[in-house]
Amino acid sequence: KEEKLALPVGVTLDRFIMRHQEQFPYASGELSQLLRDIALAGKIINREINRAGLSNIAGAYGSQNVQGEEQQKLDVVADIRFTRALRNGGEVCGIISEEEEDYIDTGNYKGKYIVAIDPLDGSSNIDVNVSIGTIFSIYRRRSPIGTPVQPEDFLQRGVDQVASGYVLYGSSSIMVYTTGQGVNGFTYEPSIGEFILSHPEIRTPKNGKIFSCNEGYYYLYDESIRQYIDQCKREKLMARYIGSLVADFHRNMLKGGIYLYPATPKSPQGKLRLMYECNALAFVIEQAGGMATDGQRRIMEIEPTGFHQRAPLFIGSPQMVKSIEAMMNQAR
Ligand code: AHM
Ligand code: MG
Repeated sequence: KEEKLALPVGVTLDRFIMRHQEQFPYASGELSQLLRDIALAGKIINREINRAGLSNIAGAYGSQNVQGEEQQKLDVVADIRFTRALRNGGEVCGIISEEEEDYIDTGNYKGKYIVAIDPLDGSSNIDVNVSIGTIFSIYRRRSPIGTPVQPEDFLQRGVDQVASGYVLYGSSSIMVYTTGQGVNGFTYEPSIGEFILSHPEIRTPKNGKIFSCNEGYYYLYDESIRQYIDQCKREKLMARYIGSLVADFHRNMLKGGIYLYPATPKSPQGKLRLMYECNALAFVIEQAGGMATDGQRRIMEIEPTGFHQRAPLFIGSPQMVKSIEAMMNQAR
């Protein structure tokens, strides 16, 4: 604990990861390396995003990227970059991605870890200069090391995550992650190409003043959800909804608030994906003192049955999540 507190704001992500590894003398360093691979992929995607406005212009002149590929949509580019970085790193034996139907066997049979990613979340915001993000979860494989990865390796509950986090590409870019010992945020400093510790030991306020949901669906929500939203309005809370989960989540975690994506008749399980979006953020918020539920169950305890399954999500400051959960329970 003391060791952790000794790490000053301004230390690089690499150094931070190394120092943490030293605290676990038996750790092999593979998780540390994997986190560094993810940070590298984040930097690459950050670069692509910053050039996004120009890529069509460049494309119009017939340009191709370095690999000789034609210009592709940014979420596809992010998926390719990310999976490539993880494959090259060697610690990961399998990947599931929101962008891919089936799992990816990286061929690294010695890799201990599997990763679930949403390489670029908030796709509707890509073309309009609004913040977007990458979300990741890391699990230990279940099948024996040295053998090909199996589908069952991926179907683990959120409580089994070894680490999770996100990279938010915004007015500045920030990588936030947890390995189960609190949450730390590292802002990207482009001039030196490093993530720097800027938000040590993040704690979310117990109660908040922000509620975030797609209010256009108000009449599609259950009565109890509408009651909660009405209550937020009576209390004159602030409505904030970017439509980019990572950005909405990050703001609410720092300032205090709740993000909700309830079920609707059209999407009876909500829209968000348990394996790529909900579990990763649930681990982060719990480590920051918050809560995440689907209305009945703790998100991280949901038993997954499919890679792409969805879950309603209520996540944020504990008092707010408890309050909506109570209203939903009462209505049942
Ligand atoms: P995506 O994975 O297709 O980008 O969808 C996920 C996004 C979240 O970032 C965001 O919170 C949500 O969809 C917004 O959905 P809606 O437009 O229905 O409000
Ligand atoms: Mg997504």
